[in-house]
Amino acid sequence: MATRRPRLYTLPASHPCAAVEAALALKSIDYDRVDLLPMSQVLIGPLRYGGATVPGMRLNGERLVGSRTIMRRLDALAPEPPLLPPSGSPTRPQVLEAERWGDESFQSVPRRIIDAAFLRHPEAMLSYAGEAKLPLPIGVLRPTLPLTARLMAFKNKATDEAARADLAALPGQLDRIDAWIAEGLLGGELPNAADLQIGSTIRLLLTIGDVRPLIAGRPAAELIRYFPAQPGEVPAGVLPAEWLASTAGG
Ligand SMILES: N[C@@H](CCC(=O)N[C@@H](CS)C(=O)NCC(=O)O)C(=O)O
Repeated sequence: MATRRPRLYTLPASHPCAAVEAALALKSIDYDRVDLLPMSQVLIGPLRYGGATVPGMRLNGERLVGSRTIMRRLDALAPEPPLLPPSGSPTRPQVLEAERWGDESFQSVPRRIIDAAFLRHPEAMLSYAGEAKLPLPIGVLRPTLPLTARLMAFKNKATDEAARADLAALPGQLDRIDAWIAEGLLGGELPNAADLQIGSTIRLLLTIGDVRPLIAGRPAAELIRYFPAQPGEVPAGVLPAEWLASTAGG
């Protein structure tokens, strides 16, 4: 085990950060969390943990960037319970592939949809702060919300077209996740790395009032049981109704 507590760098409501926090809790690893302000990780991250995105981690001087890198390191640090099936197991590559898809494809979906919503309703961003210990009071942050929403949308390439396409593709992606659950690859009693990667994305999507009906009642919605309740809500009706029409029947 490490001699010093790991330090995890996060942003409020960041789903890959939630995935890593769930892994730390699963393995009973104590850690210190540093909550950054949205966009500040671009400057602070390279100095503190060697990257410009969160999650980042310092572990006894080691710098780790990225949810999958951190997950692999946590399994080495505290092997039980494992986040992956054992080496040689036929399901190990499948779980790794589901985790990769969850990170490289699915993770960006709520980012673009929520950014499109924040552009229309910046005040909703505050609800996601939860109990984060932010370095500035909410009253100071409130006037900056519209600009922060624009910067985040720019950074995440969250154009209206992209968000609309994400919504249209979501039912198919949920079918894929439901099929993995039916196969037993996801949704076990204890989560694997793919459950945490994909479940954290589902959990964030469920906070978007207009998106929730697309997920509620599906097996995929059950993956949020590995996590504490997520603060934050974008009220239904913020996204244009015609964007949701393309998901009808999905
Ligand atoms: N896929 C990577 C990237 C994570 C990522 O993009 N995190 C977002 C917050 S959810 C971030 O740091 N965004 C800021 C940026 O891209 O500048 C991972 O899982 O670690």
